[in-house]
Amino acid sequence: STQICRIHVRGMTCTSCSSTIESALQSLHGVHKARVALTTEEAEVCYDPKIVTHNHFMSAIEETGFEAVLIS
Ligand code: 9UX
Repeated sequence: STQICRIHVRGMTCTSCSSTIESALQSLHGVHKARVALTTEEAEVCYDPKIVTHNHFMSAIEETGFEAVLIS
């Protein structure tokens, strides 16, 4: 099954910021698709909940140096 997680990302100022985060999320096992929008400051992750959870997404974002707040 596929689940969707939305995260508010604080601190992005350019498209390289959003691309870095997008790559970090996409590299996680169990992630089908990840998009990070600079303008809305939002990350959307489609994933297999049996393999990975939103905690992994939060950690991956914060490891890139940005602040993550779970939306849903
Ligand atoms: Mo752009 Mo983001 O020059 O950390 S990569 S500001």
